[in-house]
Amino acid sequence: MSPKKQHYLLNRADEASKLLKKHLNSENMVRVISHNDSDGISAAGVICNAISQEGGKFHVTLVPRLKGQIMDRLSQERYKLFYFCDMGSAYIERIGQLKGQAIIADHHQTIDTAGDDLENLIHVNPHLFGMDGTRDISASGVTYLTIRPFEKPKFSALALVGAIGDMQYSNGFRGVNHTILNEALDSGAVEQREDLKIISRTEEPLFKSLSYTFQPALPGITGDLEGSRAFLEKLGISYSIKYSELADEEKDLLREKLILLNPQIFGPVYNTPHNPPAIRNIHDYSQVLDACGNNKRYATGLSICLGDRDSALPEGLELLKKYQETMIKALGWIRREGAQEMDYVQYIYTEDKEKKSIMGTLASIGIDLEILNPQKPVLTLSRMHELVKVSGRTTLELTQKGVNLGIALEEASKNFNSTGGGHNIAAGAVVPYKNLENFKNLVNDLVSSQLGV
Ligand SMILES: [Mn+2]
Repeated sequence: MSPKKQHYLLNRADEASKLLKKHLNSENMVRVISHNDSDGISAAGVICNAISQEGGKFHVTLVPRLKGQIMDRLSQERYKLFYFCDMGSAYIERIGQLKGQAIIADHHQTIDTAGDDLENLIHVNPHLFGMDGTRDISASGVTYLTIRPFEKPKFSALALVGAIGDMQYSNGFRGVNHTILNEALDSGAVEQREDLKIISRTEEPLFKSLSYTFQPALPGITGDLEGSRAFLEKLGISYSIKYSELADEEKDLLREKLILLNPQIFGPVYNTPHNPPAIRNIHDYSQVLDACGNNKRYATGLSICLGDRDSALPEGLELLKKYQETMIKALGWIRREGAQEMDYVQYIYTEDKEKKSIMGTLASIGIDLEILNPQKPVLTLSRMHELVKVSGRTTLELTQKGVNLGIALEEASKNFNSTGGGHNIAAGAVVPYKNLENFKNLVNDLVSSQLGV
């Protein structure tokens, strides 16, 4: 990571910060629009918290994606400042035409640099400065950079929660995420220690905690309650107590055996000391927000970020339980059904509404567990009446060989007058059901040419 590139990004973020400050000083309400996933909710949390602390007001809406319809609505609104998180880079022109000024804090790859010189708009995106928005920084990180001059380092924790939500943590944070981590550690917003990276350790019995640990994946245990129980019985550890209640010798034994299954299970764990145990670990925090997003309870997720511990947090934890149970069922389904393989991609198809919102995550975990072939990108296809929602996922290794799902899905969608795009490693599209066969073939061809085959 070149420090120079980071420097340019930070400068751009400073400009955004000045614009934001100017509007807050004029007591203008800030119109915030963000994405409804874990990263988008965290990003909204960062900006809304910062605005509140500066004594300002906001009006926030979380949406699945920025569509023409939403832009139409926004173009009627008379706010003096619009703030877009986790989206907007693909809509520079329309955002430039809004009635007020605008800040875009996005991290999706953008070919569109037009608008960088628009006076009423400040576009903050790592891709503009040659950085990788897939790994180096998430939208909540970009958003954090725009409020960094306000000197509120405690919100750096939320920036990392969002990065985890976008799967930017794998064996460490890198790039700008790493810079933000250092700031979080220095300020005490986050504490780091070496431990097992187990999910829901203070909430669920141990066998469930292990099964719900999707990242890093534990072969034979992740997504497999029976496997997890059998593993613990063999070790003579009670499977029904919580990890946090284990004796030290039991923790040592567990660690020793789990490392044999996947060495990545042990390593730095990041905690936010000011939060209650259930969301103290930033992975747990991120999963709660994910669960809120998947159940369309965006306000609950955002309220948790804004500090509601009495009603929003218990509700979020309930949603997480439901989400974890759904994931276990769905992983069992993938294990049974497998994927349909084409020459260069593979796909999984469903008409089940419950699975629709988790298909992308399922594909990622399926690859990690090697239930799905890691050598081919996975397309998940969820039918919704006339349309099919597509989520594409692949591995870092394949992106290094040239695979870019964001570009493949964007190009393939264009052929059917649909929209698609995203990151090289994870992308999405929505296509008409009647074009599905052609779409699949086209993506297969595009991936083959990306691989230079
Ligand atoms: Mn994001």
